[in-house]
Amino acid sequence: MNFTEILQNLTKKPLADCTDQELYLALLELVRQKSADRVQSVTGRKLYYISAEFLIGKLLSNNLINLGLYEEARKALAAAGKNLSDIEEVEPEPSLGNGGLGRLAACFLDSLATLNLPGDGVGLRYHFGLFHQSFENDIQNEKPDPWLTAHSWAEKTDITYPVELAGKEYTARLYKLAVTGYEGRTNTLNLFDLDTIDESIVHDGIAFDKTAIDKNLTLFLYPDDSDEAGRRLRVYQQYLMVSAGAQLILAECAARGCNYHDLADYAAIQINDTHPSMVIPELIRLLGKKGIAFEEAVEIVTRTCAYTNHTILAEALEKWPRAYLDAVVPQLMPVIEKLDALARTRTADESLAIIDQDSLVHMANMDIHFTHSTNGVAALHTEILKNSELHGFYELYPEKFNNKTNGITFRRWLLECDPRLTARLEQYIGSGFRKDASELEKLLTFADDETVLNELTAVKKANKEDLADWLLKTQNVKVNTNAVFDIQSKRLHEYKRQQLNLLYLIHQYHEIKAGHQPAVPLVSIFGAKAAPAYTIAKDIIHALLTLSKVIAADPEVSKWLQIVFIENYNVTAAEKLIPACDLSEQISLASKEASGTGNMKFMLNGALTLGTMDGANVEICQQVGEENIYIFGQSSDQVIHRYAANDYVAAQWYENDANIRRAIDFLNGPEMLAAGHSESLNRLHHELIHKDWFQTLPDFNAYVVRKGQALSDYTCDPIGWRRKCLVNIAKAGLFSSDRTIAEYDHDIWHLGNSSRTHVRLGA
Ligand code: RUG
Repeated sequence: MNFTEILQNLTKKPLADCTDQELYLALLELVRQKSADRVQSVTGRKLYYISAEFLIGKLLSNNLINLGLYEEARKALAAAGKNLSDIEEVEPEPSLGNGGLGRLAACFLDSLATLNLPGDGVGLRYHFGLFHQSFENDIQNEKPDPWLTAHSWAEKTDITYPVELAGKEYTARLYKLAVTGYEGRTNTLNLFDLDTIDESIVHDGIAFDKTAIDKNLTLFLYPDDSDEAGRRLRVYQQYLMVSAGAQLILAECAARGCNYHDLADYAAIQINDTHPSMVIPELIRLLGKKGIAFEEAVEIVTRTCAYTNHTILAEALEKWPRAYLDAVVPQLMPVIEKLDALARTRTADESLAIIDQDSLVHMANMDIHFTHSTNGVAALHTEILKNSELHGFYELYPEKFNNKTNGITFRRWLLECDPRLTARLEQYIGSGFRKDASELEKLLTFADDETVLNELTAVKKANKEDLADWLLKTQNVKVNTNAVFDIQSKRLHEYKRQQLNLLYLIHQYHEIKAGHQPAVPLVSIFGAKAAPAYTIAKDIIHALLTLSKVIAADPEVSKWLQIVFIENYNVTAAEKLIPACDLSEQISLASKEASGTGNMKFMLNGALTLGTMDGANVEICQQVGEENIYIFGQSSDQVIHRYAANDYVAAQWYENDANIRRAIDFLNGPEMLAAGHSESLNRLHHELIHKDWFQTLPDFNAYVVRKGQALSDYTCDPIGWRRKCLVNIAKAGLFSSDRTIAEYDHDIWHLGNSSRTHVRLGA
């Protein structure tokens, strides 16, 4: 049977007569059948990657590519007058993540399956994911973002586990979503849910009764935690995930012959950030029920589990009031108390305790004591953990600490999102890079080949045209594709410093008004969601949207400068933005961005980075060389020193620098107030002068100069610019998540049969 016949067998009518919806469902079914053929039995150690987030994005194209069906499908549909990209539109995007952390988990699942490693995800089946963002009156508005349809990728199973929450028993049901590898095996993303969830309780945006646990438990990822009920709800969610997950793991291992004493020979559990930390006491509790004594259970769990830290921001390392845990998971508290007592026998350092004097339970502390590995996600991040944030732990357990620099799957972030570039690369260096990303280096032979440089530029131009079409269609904005496309897309957070970019844009506005024409027109594109209760982050969005209007209304400025803030930034939007980017904004305060993964995606697609020496930017800089990246700003040492000295006074920078003052005062000056909301603009103005916790002002001038240099190079040295782009693509191989996963496996997991000889013990 040829592909058309196979598909027609599913649609039961000629493809030309089918709607896009019917074709989508047929392709979904086909992918299901083909991916089932690639499920393999597991011998030895299997990974369970537990994570509150899996930002998987749309799955149809990704699965077709991984199963080697994409081209056949595209051609068969085209022959019937159908367009695969129209069919992709039918698929709702699962927004089961918030940002880099969740997207990393999705990339890891792809790489595990691609490398033929047995590794499944464990998480929750949120009905509305994060939230759907829209801008109303230039203010972020949140609505539910439904993705579950009658025919979802996540298939309901008959497998259920009892989970006790606040003394009441709930039934967690398992849904399985097939994870295809590129020419590899099929693994599973296990998502838990309750049958009793009631979507209709959501009203007025994303509000709902936070106490009706049976109805609300898996409605949203990260329910609003600005009140106690919201915070408790997060504990409920986390326990649902880890208890059902732990029961699944034990059941699967037992089915393969595990007697629980040898659990570490059958399972490796990666705790992704602190959200799943309760899996440690839960496993100990469950092993206790199987007759295993506490001391042995602790040793088993320590050997089985490993922890990844993704942040040095203290507020992101969860600390739960013990009263919450007493109320929600009373069955775990005796175990946590015993773990705290055991930890205290290992160290007298109170800051390393699990339950502190204020009765806060430190989840990261529990992770580090009772797993055999703690890793950071970029070289600089791991060094900061070792030398400052987690220094006490590093002294206690030096052998547990290791670095695993993040990575991205090239299947989604090159093959799928940038088919033009992929085709060109194949023409120059063959297709080996599809499986072995280090082969991209072969491109360096063409660094002085002007034909190649110009062809790559033509790819970029075509991608910019595509993005322009998409922006017109979805955001109703028209952009100039001869301008530099400058993109900052990531979560909205003060440490990521969208506000620095905002101040730059105001500065440029003034410069243009003063008759200083820039080297090239600039389209400055933002994509970001702010946490619903994060007021200043929402103020930054409002200021950017307001400035965008002020500029658009001024013909003198708007021919040089345009701001586009796209609504509801998600994986689908990222796939449109990244291939079209010229300049990638990675401008976090040095030391604060653990790694970043957007920086890697932009680089791979031939954008140049404008960034601080932070997170993986440092390794990008090492890869491409200082001449192929635009670095500016304070170093992480300077920043750490400034925090330690506690001597940063934003108001002094404001008073002593006329450019800074001019930019900040514009925020609540007459033009902005006429177009925006005074309360929000005044608050941001005040925040920048009187707090500026993430030190925007000391980096302002360096940022203006470096960005100016980049824009001038783009115009005045086009060949030089293009060569830099080529070097960035060629040097991106290191950032493949296949490399990251191979390192995790080699150093931490030892999946498959090799486990018995390699499992390392912690301290
Ligand atoms: O902010 C970090 C990023 O730097 C990193 O690249 C990503 C994946 O490791 O994780 C992000 N992150 C950290 N998301 N949430 C947190 C804190 O819980």
